[in-house]
Amino acid sequence: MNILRPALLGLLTLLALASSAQDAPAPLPPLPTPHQVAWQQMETYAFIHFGPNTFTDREWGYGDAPASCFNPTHLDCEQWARTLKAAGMKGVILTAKHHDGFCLWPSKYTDYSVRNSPFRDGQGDVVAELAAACRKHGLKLGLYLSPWDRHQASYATPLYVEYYHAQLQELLTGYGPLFEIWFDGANGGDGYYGGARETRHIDKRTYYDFPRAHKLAFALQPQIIIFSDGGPGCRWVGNEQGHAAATNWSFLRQQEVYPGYEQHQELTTGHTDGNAWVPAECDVSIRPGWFYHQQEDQQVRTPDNLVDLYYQSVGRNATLLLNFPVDRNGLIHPTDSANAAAFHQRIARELGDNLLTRATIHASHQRGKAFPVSALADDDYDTYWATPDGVTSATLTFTFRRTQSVNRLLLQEYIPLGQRVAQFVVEYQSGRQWLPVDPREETTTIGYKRLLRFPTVRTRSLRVRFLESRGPICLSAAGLFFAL
Ligand code: FUL
Repeated sequence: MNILRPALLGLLTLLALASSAQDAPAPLPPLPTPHQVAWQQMETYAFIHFGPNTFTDREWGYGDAPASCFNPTHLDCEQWARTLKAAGMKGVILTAKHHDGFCLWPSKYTDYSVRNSPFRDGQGDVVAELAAACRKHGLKLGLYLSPWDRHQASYATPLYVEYYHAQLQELLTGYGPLFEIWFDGANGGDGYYGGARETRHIDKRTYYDFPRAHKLAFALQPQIIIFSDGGPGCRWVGNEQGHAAATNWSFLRQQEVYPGYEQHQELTTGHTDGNAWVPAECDVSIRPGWFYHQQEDQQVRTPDNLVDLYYQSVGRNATLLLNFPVDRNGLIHPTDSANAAAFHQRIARELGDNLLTRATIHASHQRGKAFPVSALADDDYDTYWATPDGVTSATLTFTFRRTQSVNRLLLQEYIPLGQRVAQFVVEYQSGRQWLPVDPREETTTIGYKRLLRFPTVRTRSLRVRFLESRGPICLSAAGLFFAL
């Protein structure tokens, strides 16, 4: 008996483990990688457009501006980093090379770089300075390497493809971990091309050999999120206005989407029946242009406008990639800094006090002890409330001790198990009636994060009725807030 006992205990433990593992809802593909989940949790990060265009007052350099025009006299990447931190940004993506082909790092494959500019007497490396500032200030670094290069004579020949891949390797090996690499979709057209000054066309589906570039990127930096119109890490949201659609699936039929994909609307909503996890990223500039133009100093987005963008991007299951055009001094302009910091403070204020921490939460369906409603307001993304297998509609009811003013709702699905909810409604109790709140947008998908703003209701009770889901509902977080 004594000999059998430990064996029996072991067996019981194994059985208990097996049954609690069985308890978790089965993952519902397509699924994110852990790196995609960590990336989505960054929520907001910055873009920096900087280069010869800053000095020539252009958006798309032709590729013929002399390297000597790049001359920021007070460049200070720590000023960028401090500004971005104050704006709540978790990382920053720099245009290491834009379409004009000029390299902000001293690439050994071209003369057209900082090496031949007056910046730090040709000894400078903007990518290295930004990487150091990011390390110091706790920001993640990402890089933009434009495939289209209007400077290189070899552009549109196989030689250029080798050049492009060699530069990619330089960036992937020289500057520490990168959280994202940006392959933009503008491709081919007229340019300087080493003096040829002509129009060149390439096949945007095949020319750059992106499968090989992806392989290289994953081999050198396994955590990297590859941005392009169709991913694979994340997708363009289909507009440069900073908003995802209210209905936003993190899925794409990946075999259909390629760089330069014309069906922009599909990228705004994702493909409901997509086979790959490719979440949306909303790239938008804090000014009308991507690059700095003095005449736009009065056109910086206001804190209010940035708050709207946040709700329409992060609040609709996307990330927000907010561009700051660095000026000719090599600094972020004070108006941009002030407005971005005020935006961040507003969001922190609006969503800082989750009223659900002081409410009772009741669920119409419970999966079991491991998936309690208390997981919804515990500030831990990795715990979640779930419904039993086969239950794809359910109601969560939130009740306060006293009447409350409420005008914001937060919902978050536990995306490591997939994106599931397809339709829900939000209602509040008024006397004996349940009336809908009015968010003025569809209440369909949730995904990693959904935020709704609605005119203030005063009530003791609100509920979310989940009407349609691809499988059992798995919700990490819920929140109710009253924003003044
Ligand atoms: C586009 C580019 O053509 C713009 O200049 C800018 O860099 C934007 C973010 O991506 O494809």
